[in-house]
Amino acid sequence: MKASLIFTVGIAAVANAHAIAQRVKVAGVDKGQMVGVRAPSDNNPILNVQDANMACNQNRQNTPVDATVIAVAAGQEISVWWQHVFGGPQYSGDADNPIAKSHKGPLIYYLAKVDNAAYASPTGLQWFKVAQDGLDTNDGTWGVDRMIQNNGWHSFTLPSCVAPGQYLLRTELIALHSAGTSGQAQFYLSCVQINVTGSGSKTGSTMSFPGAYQASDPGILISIYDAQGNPTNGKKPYAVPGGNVMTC
Ligand SMILES: *[C@@H]1O[C@H](CO)[C@@H](O)[C@H](O)[C@H]1NC(C)=O
Ligand SMILES: [Cu+2]
Repeated sequence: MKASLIFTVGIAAVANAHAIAQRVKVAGVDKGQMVGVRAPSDNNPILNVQDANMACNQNRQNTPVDATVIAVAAGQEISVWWQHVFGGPQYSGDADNPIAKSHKGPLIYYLAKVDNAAYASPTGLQWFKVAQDGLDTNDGTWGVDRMIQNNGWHSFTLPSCVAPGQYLLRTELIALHSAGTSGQAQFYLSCVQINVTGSGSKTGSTMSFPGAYQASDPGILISIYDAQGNPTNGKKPYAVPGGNVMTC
């Protein structure tokens, strides 16, 4: 009785220890809180890979749409800031900021070409993967661990060959702590409105959201715990969902 009560309380605490991507830097320059970002209205994850909001989330926080389109040169570094709630920690000393340490998993970045990034609907777009940070099989650490270590910031380099133009950038974190049960991987995501410059000419092979992920994908239905209960996937390779990163 007592043990099951503790178990229940523990699960409840974990269930609330979510996060929101809400701020962007380009080449180290901070663009400001919620500038050019389409974030969800709360920090709850999507659980159903077929959810209609799998492209850019619910986006109620950003109504009306913030019309800023962030300039990025292909080849520059983009950094995204994750925090437990809007603005930062939920309360002083929040141990679950930027996200609960239990929430191991990858961070993934996709682009979709649009005519007008400020106003484009996220429905029906074609996305290609530009970067990912999954499991380091040397030490069993995840993209989420690197994000936490960097106070909620996580960075990637926009491939130098990406064709110029306006895009929505889909920035995603998948929490796998309960993913051994189908439908329990947690998808956190926001979109960023960007305008890519440069002389590139490439995009990657495209996919739809929803559609790109299946509940049974090896990177989505997975127990990440080894025999000792460590969340390291036994330091075996982890297949990040959504296929390969584009190549230049
Ligand atoms: C995107 O960048 C190009 C090249 O600098 C510029 O001409 C265009 O006005 C920009 N568009 C937006 C929406 O910022
Ligand atoms: Cu959570």
